[in-house]
Formats: sequence, C-alpha cells, structure tokens
Amino acid sequence: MSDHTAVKAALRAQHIETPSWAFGNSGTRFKVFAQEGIPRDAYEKIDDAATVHRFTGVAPSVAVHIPWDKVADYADLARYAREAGVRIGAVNPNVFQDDDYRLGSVCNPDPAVRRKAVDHLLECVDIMDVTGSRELSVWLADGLNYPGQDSIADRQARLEEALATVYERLGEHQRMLLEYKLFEPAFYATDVPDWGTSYAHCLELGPKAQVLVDTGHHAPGTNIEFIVAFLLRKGRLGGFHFNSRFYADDDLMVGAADPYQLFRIMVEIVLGGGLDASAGVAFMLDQCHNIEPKIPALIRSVLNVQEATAKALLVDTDALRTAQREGDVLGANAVLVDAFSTDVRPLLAELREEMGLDPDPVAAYHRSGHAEKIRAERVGGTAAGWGA
Ligand code: PSV
Ligand code: MN
Repeated sequence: MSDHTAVKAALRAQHIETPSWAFGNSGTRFKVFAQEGIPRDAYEKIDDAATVHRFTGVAPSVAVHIPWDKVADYADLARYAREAGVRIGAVNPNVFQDDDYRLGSVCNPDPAVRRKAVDHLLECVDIMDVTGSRELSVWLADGLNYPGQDSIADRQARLEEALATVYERLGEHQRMLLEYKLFEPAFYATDVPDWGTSYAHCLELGPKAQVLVDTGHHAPGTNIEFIVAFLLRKGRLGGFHFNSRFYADDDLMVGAADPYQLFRIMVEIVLGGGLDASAGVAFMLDQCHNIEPKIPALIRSVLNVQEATAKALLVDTDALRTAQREGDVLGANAVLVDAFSTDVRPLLAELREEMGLDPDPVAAYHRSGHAEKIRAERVGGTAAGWGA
C-alpha cells in the first residue's frame, strides 16, 4: 500500500489493547521492585489504561485478569471505564494461582478441582456478559514436571471436556481465545504447549474458538510469522499477546528485542487481511515492566506495534507479487527490506497531529506531569502487584 492516506486510515483503525496487570508491580521470582504511583485497585488500573489511550489514540480497551481485577460490581467497572474513555476488553480467567491447582486446573486428576476451574471460567463468561467483553482469553498453566507424573492422554481428554463446557456457555458475540505456551510453570510437558494443540482443540470446539499467539511462548528460533499466516488463512487467529523476549517468556516491551520479527508478523497480518475488522484479530499486549516505569513503557509498546504495522503497510505488494511470480528471490526479499528500512516516524507524527494528539506521545506524557501526579495521589492502600 503506497497511498499514505490509506495507510493512515488503516493505522487509525488498528486498536492495541493494554493489559491491566502490566500497570501493577511485577518482577521475577527473585525480586519484585515496588514503584511509586502504582494503581491500588482495578479502577486505578483503568485510569492508567485510559492515560495510555489519551496519549496514543489507539489503545481504547484494557484486558482484565480475574481475580486480580475482582470488584464487587463489574457493571460499575465497565461504566467507569467508558467514562474514562476506554472499554473492558478480554477477560482473562486465572486458574493458576490457587493452592488447589498444584497439579493443574481443568486437567487436574481430581474432578473437584476440575469443577472449580470450570466454574471460574464460567464465572468469567458471566463477567463478560456484564461488561460487554467479547473475548474469554484462556491460558492454562497445566502440565507435568516429571515423566510419569500423570497420563498425558487423559489430561487431553479432561481438557477437551472442560473447554467444551465453557464453549457451550459463550454468547452469540463472544469467543474463546486459547493461548498456548511451550513451558513454564510446567517444565516437562505442558497441556497446551503449541499452536497445533490449540488449533486442534479450537477446531473441535467450533468457530467461536480461536488461537491466541503470545509472542513470548515459543522455542527460540520459531518462525512465528508462519504460525500467524497459517492461522489467519484458516480463520483461527484470534489475536496476539505481544511482548518481546531474548530467552524465554521475558515479557519485555514488544518490538524491543527484535523489531524485524514484529515487522514480519505484521506483514503476514497485512497480506492476509488481518487488519480488517472482519478478521477479528485482537492486538493485545501482555508485558511486565519490572524495572522501568509502566505507563511510558506501555505507551512505547503501543507505538512499537504501530511502527511495525506502518512499515508492513508500506510493503509494495505489486512489486512483491511480481518478484514472487518471476522467482526473483533477491528482488522479493528487497521489497520487504525496503519497507522495513523506511523511517515511518514522520508519517506517524503526521497521523497523530491529524488525530489531535502530540506527535511524540512519550515526550508528551513526561511533560504532562502525570507521573508526578499519581505518585503524589496514590499513597496509602496496597499497590497492585503480581497477583492482585
Ligand atoms: C502466561 O505466561 C501469560 O502469558 C498468560 O497470558 C497470563 O494470563 C499472563 O501471562 C499473565 O501472567
Ligand atoms: Mn500471554
């Protein structure tokens, strides 16, 4: 696409969802470094998401994690979000932080624990009904640490049964996104370890079940853009959890480790029609900002996705197709490299000015005094942290 007006229209339409949990304190298993000005409840996390949206203009929704974002009245939380200028996006059930889940949640050998996990998943669909959320974003920490610990096959059967129960409960405009992860916390075998397993379960469930690709959840060297192209073509790419990694599931800012990989992913999205609203691909962030300030890190992350998308939109698709048809290996590759090498910052600055935004959202945030304001206001109470 070389028409800049069309590129800007596509960028305006692309929405990037922030994760409520990225606004809270987080860390590694070695240390959680507390920061000042951290939200103390779900309402203040929504305020922070609204701040990211105010400066970027393209982050109008925030994913919640239950029970980390548990409130007495979800309709009130949804109303609060609307008034703050955002909406509640994906609902993420948490079936991994209870002592009962030591041997897994929906794959647990104990039927009572499985029931408890399914009940929580169903409770999250109830929350979606109230908040108007359309995505139930399911990630299961289920798996095995040792060979022989449990039957891999039986666990698949339990998984199938639980997912089917939840799938049946989904409303007409709701869908289930099934996230996979190679390892961690299970170190020997994970019950949904890869996109193939997730895809197979989604196929069995029905059209409202789609695969969620968390970019940090693969073995090193995995060609993620292949997965994206495949799933998109089959109508089963539900969305992303964007982040970047150097080693495992590092949850660093998307685009920080490998902007070229992010670009390649976005090229497949653009070429496969994944930016069209009808494709239903949810662009969500799933990150932890352990040592850096959280709001500017999330603003930067949104901008990184936008930059990669802008470059992907600048790929000269006619030249690409011609080179591909003619077997011009180097020519085809050069078309992609040219787009990747383009400095899209002026185009994005222009777009932001047209949207009534500051062309440099990170600088604008720092100038705004917002960080100082929340630091002064948010004293007392318990800062949200990994968990709550
Ligand atoms: C698991 O590593 C994961 O990617 C899932 O999406 C969780 O919901 C999220 O991280 C938060 O810990
Ligand atoms: Mn994730």
